[in-house]
Amino acid sequence: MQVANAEVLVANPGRNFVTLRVTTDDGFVGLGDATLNGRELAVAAYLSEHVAPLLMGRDAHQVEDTWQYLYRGAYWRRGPVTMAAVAAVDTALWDIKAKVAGLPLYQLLGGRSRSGLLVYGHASGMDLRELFESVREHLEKGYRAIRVQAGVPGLSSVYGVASSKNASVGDGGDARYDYEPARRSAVPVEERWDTRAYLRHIPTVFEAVRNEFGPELPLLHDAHHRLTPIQAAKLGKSLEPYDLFWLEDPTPAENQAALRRVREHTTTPLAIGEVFNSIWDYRELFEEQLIDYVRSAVTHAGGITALRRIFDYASVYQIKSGVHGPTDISPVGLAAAIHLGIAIPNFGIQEYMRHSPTTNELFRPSYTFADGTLAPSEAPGLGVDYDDTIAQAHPYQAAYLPVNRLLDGSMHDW
Ligand code: KDG
Ligand code: MG
Repeated sequence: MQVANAEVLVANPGRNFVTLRVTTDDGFVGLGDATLNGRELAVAAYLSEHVAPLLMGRDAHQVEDTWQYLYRGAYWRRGPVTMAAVAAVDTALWDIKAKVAGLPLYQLLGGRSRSGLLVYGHASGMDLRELFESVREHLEKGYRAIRVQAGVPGLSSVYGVASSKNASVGDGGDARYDYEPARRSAVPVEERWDTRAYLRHIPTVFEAVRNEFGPELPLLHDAHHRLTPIQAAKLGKSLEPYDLFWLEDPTPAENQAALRRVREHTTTPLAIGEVFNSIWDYRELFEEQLIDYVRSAVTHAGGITALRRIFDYASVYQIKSGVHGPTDISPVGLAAAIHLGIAIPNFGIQEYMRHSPTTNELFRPSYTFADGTLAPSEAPGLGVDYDDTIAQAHPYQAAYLPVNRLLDGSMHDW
């Protein structure tokens, strides 16, 4: 069974997605997600110019060898662009293999280890009233774990917080999730940031949320890489009374050793890795047990083959999965995460921001969300299709994540 075609598909059903579609000579079709938010066309070009030609005529069953060929065979390896491209090929080949077997993909990964994946959703508000309303909406939709992001007094916008002013935009999806105002602009929006104001305010938000919603509800928070090690330690410590499920990305991702300082000072669990793209990025963090959850997604960490290896390595240190699942991971990437998550022994939690209706019309995912959990369907393969007609009606539009400056105008970490 040889690869006969590899097409790079770019569409914007509300936001940009890059999808690889691999077709074999006997007509099996596999999909892979290669979306890199704000840098989509770099991966599309890497795939179409440098990877697709190498796939022609390869045995589509050789998933591992193809992974090694694209990773080890490339002199310039790793990095987000390369690994998103490798991920898309790997995912598409797993999709094909499972379709040939006539089985849902998770069966090829060892079968079911649980009935569904506990997910967390994104509640946010510029003030407590908006935030509580957003938490309630999530509870009503069945969510059983909730990420809490809040506006900070003195800052007009905060990344991760849907302000009431943009609550009506979007394409009919969940407007409260539409917190990336830059996604429709040709240059990044510039946001302002004040770390001291943030550190003062966030513990008061969690105190209020705990008082309103009680001690049981798992609560998460994302610091988006903005703190120094000692600031992160201070935040973790100040949040301890509110029993967080995790504090995510407290410091910039390049400096893994920084987590030692954070860990020395706080027992708040830590989740890291959505911007990592290789098992090597985790070595120090795992071996010194500096984190509790792995944030990598199939889409950005080199595919199902690579992420499975990362999870096995993590399991040696009692570290669990907490896969990145914002709306810039396409339904193909999310489906891959669901199949992997249902099979692995050390599943922790899955992030789940619902995609817009147009995105779901384009990809037609068959996974289901009920009672706060996601579950794969029994369809062979990933259980996702790609509708070219809908894709053609929604062409690529340049879009960026915002950038972050301090109040004096200096560029700051994300
Ligand atoms: O593309 C970047 C977003 O996916 C990211 O900022 C979202 O931090 C994020 C999260 O945890 O979902
Ligand atoms: Mg994050």
